[in-house]
Amino acid sequence: MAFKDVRQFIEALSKTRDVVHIKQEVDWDLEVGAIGRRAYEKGGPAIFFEKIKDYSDHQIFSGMLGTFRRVAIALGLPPDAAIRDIYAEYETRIEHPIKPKIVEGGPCKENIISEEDVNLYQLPVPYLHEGDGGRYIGTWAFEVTKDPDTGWQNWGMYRFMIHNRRYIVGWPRHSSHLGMILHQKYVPANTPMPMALVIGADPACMATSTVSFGVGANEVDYAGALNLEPIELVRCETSDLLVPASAEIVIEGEILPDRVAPEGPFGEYPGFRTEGIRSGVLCRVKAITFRNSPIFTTIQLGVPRDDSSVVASMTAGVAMKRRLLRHGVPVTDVYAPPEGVTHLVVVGVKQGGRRVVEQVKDVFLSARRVDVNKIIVVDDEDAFNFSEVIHAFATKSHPLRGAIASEVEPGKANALTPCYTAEERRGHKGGLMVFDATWPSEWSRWNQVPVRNSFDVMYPEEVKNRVLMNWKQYGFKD
Ligand SMILES: Cc1cc2nc3c(=O)[nH]c(=O)nc-3n(C[C@H](O)[C@H](O)[C@H](O)COP(=O)(O)O)c2cc1C
Ligand SMILES: [Mn+2]
Repeated sequence: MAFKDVRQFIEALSKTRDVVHIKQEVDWDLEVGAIGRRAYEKGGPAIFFEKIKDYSDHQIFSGMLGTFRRVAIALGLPPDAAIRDIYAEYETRIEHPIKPKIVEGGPCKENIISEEDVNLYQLPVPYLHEGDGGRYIGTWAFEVTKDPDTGWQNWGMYRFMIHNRRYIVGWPRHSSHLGMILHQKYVPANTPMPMALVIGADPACMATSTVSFGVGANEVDYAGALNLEPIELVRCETSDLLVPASAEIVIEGEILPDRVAPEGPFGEYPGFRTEGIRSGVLCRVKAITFRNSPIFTTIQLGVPRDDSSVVASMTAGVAMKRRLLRHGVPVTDVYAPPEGVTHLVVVGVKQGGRRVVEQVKDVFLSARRVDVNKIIVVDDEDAFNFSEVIHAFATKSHPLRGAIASEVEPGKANALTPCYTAEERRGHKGGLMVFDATWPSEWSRWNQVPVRNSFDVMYPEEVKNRVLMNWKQYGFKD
């Protein structure tokens, strides 16, 4: 069964003890941030803050999908499902997009505030990390925008902070779909771009808004795919944008084509506050609609694991695998470990060797955006098993020939990668290192590839069977 809203999901997490309810009053000013951050760093549960200082009728939910357990629960899998199985379920479901259902009205319309009554400070927007440029209203929230020519409505998760009572400012990259539509369509025409910021929808909507399904693709169809049923959408009050009917809070506004405002700094997903103040996209808020006793959703980005590193592990890992397969690379698995914050990924291939490794490298370099900067390619190992991957990396990757460094085409590298200089980040310049931890294809398996000293490989079947049969009898428990 799919979760229709944040409330149903919190209920499910309560049953499995994957959420802690904090009834004590907490301060939106850094305390919510610090509590959430510490919970992530201890691998702890999601948090439902029931009492927020200065905001008596509001609650905050933090860390919706901050562990693989929570992702598994969101997909209706057993909470302790293996990461491999969670990836596989996600991969299968997004094969069958389901169109949304448009409905008249819904809980997100229970309260409507418009025009001069809009005051963003009436929402319990937390000041999350010391050093942030402001109170971030869009952290676990997504933006709906529309291509004026085709009608395509895009969902993307991009950070936004409060600029003042009636304005928010954000940083969608130029290469994001919002950035693309804004700069190719609205800015040249000098017309405001309608935008809706959705704060707190069901887990499938939140997860799919972090994924790039391609130009013209509606993320909502994939949210439906994850839920195995259509998402119910309602029309905005001030535009024809469509938002989930059961969303907690919707901020309706328009991005001004001819204005910018300071945005950031922000404690970002690679686990560092890398950047200073940027020139941000400015959005004038025209209306706020929200449910009774709304639940504001947030996350506290930082060192892994948190919602970003966990969800992106699955969504980016699967997207990369599909892309490699489309390009004819014989991949078995792609694992983007949360600790790699999409900077490091492991690619498993059926048959290794230099040619395949070069192919992997070329496919990554030809992408529209190259956020990844290190790839480990393995052949005989389980890409999801980090002990096996480190072992292969240590022993099979040749220090002189096993690493291929390439420059990424300027404009395509990740602007938030901490090891890049300020100048590199500004120009989106960077590199990609591919570590070949596979056996050279010209080495014969018969007499050149070293024999793996493991139980599975080294012993004759007869001996293995005898050992397995007697295992408990020897005195082992399992
Ligand atoms: C928590 C979180 C915050 C993000 N913030 C931004 C952001 O501020 N700007 C941006 O360009 N991408 C950001 N992203 C990445 C986008 O969500 C991702 O690239 C997504 O594919 C965007 O949708 P689009 O492909 O429709 O543009 C963020 C992702 C997550 C998980
Ligand atoms: Mn998109």
